[in-house]
Amino acid sequence: MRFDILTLFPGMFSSPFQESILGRAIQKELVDIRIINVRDFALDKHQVVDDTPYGGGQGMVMKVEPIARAIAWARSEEPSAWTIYLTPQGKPFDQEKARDLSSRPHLILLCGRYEGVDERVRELFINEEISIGDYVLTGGELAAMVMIDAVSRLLPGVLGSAQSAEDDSFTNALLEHPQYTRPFDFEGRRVPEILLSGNHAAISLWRRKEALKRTALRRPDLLAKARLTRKDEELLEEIRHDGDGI
Ligand code: 4GX
Repeated sequence: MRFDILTLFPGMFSSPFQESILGRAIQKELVDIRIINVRDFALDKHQVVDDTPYGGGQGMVMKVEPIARAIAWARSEEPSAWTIYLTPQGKPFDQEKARDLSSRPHLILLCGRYEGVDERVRELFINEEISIGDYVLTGGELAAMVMIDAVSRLLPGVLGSAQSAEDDSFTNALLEHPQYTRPFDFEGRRVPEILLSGNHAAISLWRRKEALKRTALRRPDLLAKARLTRKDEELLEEIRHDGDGI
């Protein structure tokens, strides 16, 4: 899958994609990321990419022409490449959107700076506006990195066979159960005995109960949406009866 990132700050992308899982995915050519400097597409000799807003007001607006030329270049091999603008005004990004985008061969991500882009960029070139959350960043670059990370790990071969995107939180709509590793006893805090029992059925049940407990306590909105089995309902009843938390 190809990601083209259109930005005024290409240096921001030099290291995050070289590490760990994403770095390996790029080496294996499962993911191809091209960083495109919008300033390279400015036509004038000073390579101006922003200007003051018509009607007045503070700050600067990104000009339409350099962005139009950068998008045309990115689309040259694949005219239908899906083009996204990262903005707090977009649709909230979630796991379902990540899955949906992971089926596309080529995404173009436009990172806005300052007061955003000229409205005609959106009208003419943007297929979809996406927000990574209700807060304001200094630009769309970090939002693009978040999206690329969440989408890439869903591609076949990116995660090792030991890991799987399938049993994550959100795929089954519950938060994950707690995890432990050695030592068994850290300053008197011991690992729950059941995890050492070797009884896999009992461990699975304990983990499901902990996941339900966590979700009920921290994200009741997710619990309300989750498809629960009869057994889950029983476990929730036990949790209410145990009285630890809810
Ligand atoms: N999820 N930002 C976009 C420029 C801007 C300013 C005003 C439109 C109107 C963000 C987010 C985000 C900061 C990216 C402002 N665009 N992007 N940028 N939250 O905060 O995606």
